[in-house]
Amino acid sequence: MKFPYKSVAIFFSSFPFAVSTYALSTSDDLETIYGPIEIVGVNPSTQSVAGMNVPAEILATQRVSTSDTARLLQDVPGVSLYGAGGLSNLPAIHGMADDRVLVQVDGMGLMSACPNHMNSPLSYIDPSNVASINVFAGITPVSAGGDSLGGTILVSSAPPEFATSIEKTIMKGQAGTFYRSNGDAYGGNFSAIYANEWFNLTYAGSTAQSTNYKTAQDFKPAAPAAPDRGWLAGNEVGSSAYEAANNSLSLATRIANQLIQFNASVQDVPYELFPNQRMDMTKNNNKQFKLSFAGDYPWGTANARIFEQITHHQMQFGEDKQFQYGAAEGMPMDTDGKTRGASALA
Ligand SMILES: [Cu+2]
Repeated sequence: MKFPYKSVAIFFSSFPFAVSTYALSTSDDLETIYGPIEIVGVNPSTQSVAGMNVPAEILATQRVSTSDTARLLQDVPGVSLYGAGGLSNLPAIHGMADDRVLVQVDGMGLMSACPNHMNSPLSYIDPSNVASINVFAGITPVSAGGDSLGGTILVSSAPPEFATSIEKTIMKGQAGTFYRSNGDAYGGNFSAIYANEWFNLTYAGSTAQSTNYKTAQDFKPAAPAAPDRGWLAGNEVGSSAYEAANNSLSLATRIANQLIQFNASVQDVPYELFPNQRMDMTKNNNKQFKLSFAGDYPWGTANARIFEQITHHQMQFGEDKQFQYGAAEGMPMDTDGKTRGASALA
């Protein structure tokens, strides 16, 4: 009895499919067949194919409250951050993170020298040096890098500035400093520009450091951070201190509608502790060199760049984590990373 019953079921389920296939293939006018069609819902994203630019005024207000470039993205639709070290929140786009999100800093696809991917490439540029951020939450045009399942974050420092006439030269500087009472965080930034109509020399430097930050109330009993470590107050978040220094130098020349630029930068992070990991960064030295070309022609634009990134990365248990496990002393990690990249776009 089972067999005839089964064949009847197949007949009914395939019947509507046959009808709709017929209707679609014989008429382009769906309303003639189905009556008025109302499409409800719009894409809530304000993003265009050009991605979303974080407005300059938002960058300016966020910049004063953080030493972490990733935090500048905290209000971008589709982007979320998961907290890690004080200088390196990790960005996620629509829940996808790490290698699923392409992060480019000044057009360079920087690599994480940390095998655990604990610091995003965003940590290689100080917020005070960020002039624009462009986010593609989702599909990314190939021209913006591709190879990014979750989305793309493009961070850029300011383009070189030139004098408007041959007689003039530009000499200007900018300095800033900050102090945040929580964690006794302080630092500063300084930049200076010398430029004429065809040449630009720019220096930018910044520092930031903080001790462990405190919560509003005690969230644990005051106690030693670990059996072989010092005392932590009840409201002190262990392993949240950091220190960093950035220096960059840029030389640029403009010939007609063509720009050639060389950048060299050094970042030194003596320590960045991670409250969420059983591992701390105890040294990170990063050097970057980049030569880039941009041309504006009647037929369109051309861009090309080559770059090199050299990173020396060390991890170990910091001051607030147990160091001695029987005979084992900590968990040292020592990594050297080198990345060379080139790109051309016309
Ligand atoms: Cu690491």
